[in-house]
Amino acid sequence: MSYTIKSFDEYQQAYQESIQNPEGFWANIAEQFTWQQKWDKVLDWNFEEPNVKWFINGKLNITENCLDRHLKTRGNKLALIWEPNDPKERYVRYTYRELHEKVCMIANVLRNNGVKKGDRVCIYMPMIPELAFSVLACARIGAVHSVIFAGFSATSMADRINDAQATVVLTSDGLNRGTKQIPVKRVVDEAIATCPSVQKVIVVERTGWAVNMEEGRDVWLHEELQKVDKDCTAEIMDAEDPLFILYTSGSTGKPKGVVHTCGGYMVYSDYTFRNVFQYQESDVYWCTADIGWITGHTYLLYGPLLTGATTLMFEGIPTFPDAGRFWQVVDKHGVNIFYTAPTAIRSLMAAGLDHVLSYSLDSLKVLGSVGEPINEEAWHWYHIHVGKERCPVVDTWWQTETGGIMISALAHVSPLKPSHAGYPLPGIQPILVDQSGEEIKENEVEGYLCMKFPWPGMIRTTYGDHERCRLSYFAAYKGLYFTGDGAKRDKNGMYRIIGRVDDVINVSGHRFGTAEIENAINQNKHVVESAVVGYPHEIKGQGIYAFVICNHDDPGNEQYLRDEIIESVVAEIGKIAKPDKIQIVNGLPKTRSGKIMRRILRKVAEGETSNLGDTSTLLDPNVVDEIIAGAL
Ligand code: 6R9
Repeated sequence: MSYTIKSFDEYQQAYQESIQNPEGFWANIAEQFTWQQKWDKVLDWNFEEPNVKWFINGKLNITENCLDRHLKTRGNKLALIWEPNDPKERYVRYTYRELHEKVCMIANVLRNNGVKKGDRVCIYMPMIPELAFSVLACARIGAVHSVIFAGFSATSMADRINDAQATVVLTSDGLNRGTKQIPVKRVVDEAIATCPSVQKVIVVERTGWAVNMEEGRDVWLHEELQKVDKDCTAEIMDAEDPLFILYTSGSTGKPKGVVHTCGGYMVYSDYTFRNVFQYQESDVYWCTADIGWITGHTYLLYGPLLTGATTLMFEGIPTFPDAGRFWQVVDKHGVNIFYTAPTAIRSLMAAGLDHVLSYSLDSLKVLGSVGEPINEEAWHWYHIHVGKERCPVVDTWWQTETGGIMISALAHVSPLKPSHAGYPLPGIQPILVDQSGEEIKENEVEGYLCMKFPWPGMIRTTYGDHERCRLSYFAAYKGLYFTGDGAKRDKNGMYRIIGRVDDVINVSGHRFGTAEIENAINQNKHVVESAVVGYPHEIKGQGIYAFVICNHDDPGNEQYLRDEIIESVVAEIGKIAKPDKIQIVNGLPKTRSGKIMRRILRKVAEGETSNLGDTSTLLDPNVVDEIIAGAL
């Protein structure tokens, strides 16, 4: 059996097989990999505890599958192309053989610095090749990586390091993104001042800026590399050993550490990558996501490398030096498959067509979208002006928790419908349920999106708190994994994802809990109470609207208070969570039992105040009039 699907008929066959005999289906796929020891049993599961195990007692190392396995046939093939922030700086390319060596050497540096199998290593780095090497180096020696997006603040980083009890941090001196310069090492220093578990900090020299190096704790990577050799035996891992932790926001205050394991994640990331993008041996593939997010983990690194692909990594931003940068990079490296987020498409769309029309884009064959719903206008613009109507746009729906793509067209294989993710991948059994958790079986319906059967790439636990995993995903509807998303199913069974139905806001494809942002705002000394909601935003998908009650005896004017509030959010979470609108109010619409009626605030934020629905349970209806009058 070939595990690359080539036609819609084959897709339907594979889908049927995956439902009728899931264990046989996934075992067949898993056979394609290098295992140190075969599994005894394919699957054990229940969604009550939850307990999900794939490839039980299988032993492997994912980097042997990403790297060593390819050396014979693809040793000289390009594995990684790195394009720097500044187009005047030279790009760097690594073959599979070179990548293998880099990873092994950093793995040895980690071992020399005391890292052992099972230890947690935090990686806080810009999009430089060492970030990719470091992630794989952890996997090589069985350390659990926890990558933290380099846009998060010191406080956020510290929370994540402390939650995972990481012992080592890998970072860089600084970073350049667009015209911005960020003193990365300084942020790390600030964070680990409150992280007693951290013993070593390994620093990559990227910018050459002067940084503080603490004796006995901080070491330079380039100096450590002098001390190690080029080979590193891969640690043998159990299929269910954790591979990484990645923190993501939910509806409650604190981000949770989503845990993925070695075997299932490997099988799922490879299978979904090759099928969704229909990767061909000589293709150059580019995913624009940062490795700090799940898309970067699965579809910049692991999926492509497992498949033996050439993957491109970009340090910069879409609008530097101008809004043609993406297209310039596509032409420069002959990119065939391009995967990005709707927010990027919308911002480039707003910058005007000239930037696209100056490039040929002839190499492109497949376009992908991820992170949030793609509106029809953006879908068509992408399809017509970037893909010249010859490239399918695969709208891939999935989550940090799902590990890989769940619902999507397969490029050049499945039918396309703008703004629709389409059909589930083989092995994926989505259902829609109503409020009471009853399955809605018909088509042309809308409901809460759940999964009724496990898949290899799914979340196993939330780090250090299994009960939280159960409550977040498996408690809402008995026996089901609940995604937190609402979806529609059309008459042909194609899915359209509508968006989050919980208190999660999706800003430019990044998830934030409303409670998380409120906590950050409430840290400010002028603030008494706050409520945060999302509202439609032309470029970002959703914007952040904060309603804030401030201390009355404060002399400050409103602009001063807004600046203060923004500063608190930047310090607590990072610039990426800055509220777009802050309305200072005297009261919040609360019910008699003290609950904030967010429904009303959402309407105000959307500018739809003509019909607020039932407001009879409000403690003080006057509050609402005042909020409407002051709406931004
Ligand atoms: C991969 C990723 C997950 C949430 C998810 C949903 C939204 C992602 C989407 C999409 C509509 C798509 N989402 N892809 N909505 N269409 N193609 O983004 O993971 O950061 O965990 O976000 O993003 O709401 O629940 P993550």
